[in-house]
Amino acid sequence: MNAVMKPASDRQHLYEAMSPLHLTPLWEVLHALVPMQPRSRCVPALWRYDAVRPHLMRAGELITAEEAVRRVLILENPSLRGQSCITPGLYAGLQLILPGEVAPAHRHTQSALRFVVEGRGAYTAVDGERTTMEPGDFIITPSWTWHDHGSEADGPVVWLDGLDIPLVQFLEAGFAENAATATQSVTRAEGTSTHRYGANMLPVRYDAPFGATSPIFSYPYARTREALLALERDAPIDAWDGVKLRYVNPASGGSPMPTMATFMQRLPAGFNGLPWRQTDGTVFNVVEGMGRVSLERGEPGTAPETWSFDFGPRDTFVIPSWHTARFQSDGGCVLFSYSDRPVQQALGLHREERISHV
Ligand code: 1HN
Repeated sequence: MNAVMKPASDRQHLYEAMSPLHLTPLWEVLHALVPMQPRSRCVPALWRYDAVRPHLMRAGELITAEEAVRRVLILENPSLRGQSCITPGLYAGLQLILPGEVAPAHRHTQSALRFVVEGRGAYTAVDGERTTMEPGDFIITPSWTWHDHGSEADGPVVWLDGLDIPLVQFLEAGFAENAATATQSVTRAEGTSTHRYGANMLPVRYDAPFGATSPIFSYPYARTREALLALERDAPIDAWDGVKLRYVNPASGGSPMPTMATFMQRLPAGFNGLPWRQTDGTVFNVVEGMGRVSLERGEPGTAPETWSFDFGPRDTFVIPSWHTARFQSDGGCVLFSYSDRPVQQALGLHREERISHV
């Protein structure tokens, strides 16, 4: 008798019989394990800053930065609630520090980025050097470096934290340590790393202080903005991305951190972009201006799901893997973004598609 003609219950009996041995048949799950294209576990979502801010400020009344260690509201993907992540590989949160507060020194193997959203004059200290935060600045905390934050500002300072927590969790490679003192002592003048590594030059006998991570730990917005606006004026506009630059580790040419790539882009006024998709789910924060992102997820043979978000200054949104996206902006805008692209590229997995018709 042919196997396919046996009653289906025979197979169920087989599955039940093997289950105590922790065995399961591949053929029941193969299509889900190896999909024809990425089927993201997360969904597109937008966090409006005006809606989040009151909760963050209320948290500022209820818990100190010192007690919280880090006073952060995590941006959880709506389809990954309880998992502290915004995409399966990335973490995002909004951190508040109030005048006079200290977020105590610690270190961990997870890499972190800070993108300053509101206020100025707080500092973050990395490995003995402080950097003062201004809106739009992109700041790095390299893996396993001591870091603390403090504020001598006269108002609240808020930044977006981006970390590779879910990736490190997946690899079970996370370590952390608290420092003996809340604030680390300053051992270098502010700006030293910028002068040493950020002037298109490197020390003659360069020895990477943070391994695969960029030796520059602050990329100020003023310089990024100037570059983008000059290129908007003087150079061709990309039909998909507007004017888009990637932040770079000047010593390697690669991404600033081994696990996360970061970008800043300018969509000119009147921009009506072409659609694209890529395998790296990406988190965006709006620096200036307003616009719209239209998203579509379709599998061959099924009706596409669509989303559309109108965004404004300080809003955060996420575009999951292999969702087709398109940007529009009437008045022009500037967008910061980060993703786990370097990990995908290192593994030969990254794909992107730029579509030439709407
Ligand atoms: C962390 O160290 C910071 O240093 C922010 O500001 C968020 C989330 C999880 C684990 C460590 C920070 C974090 C974090």
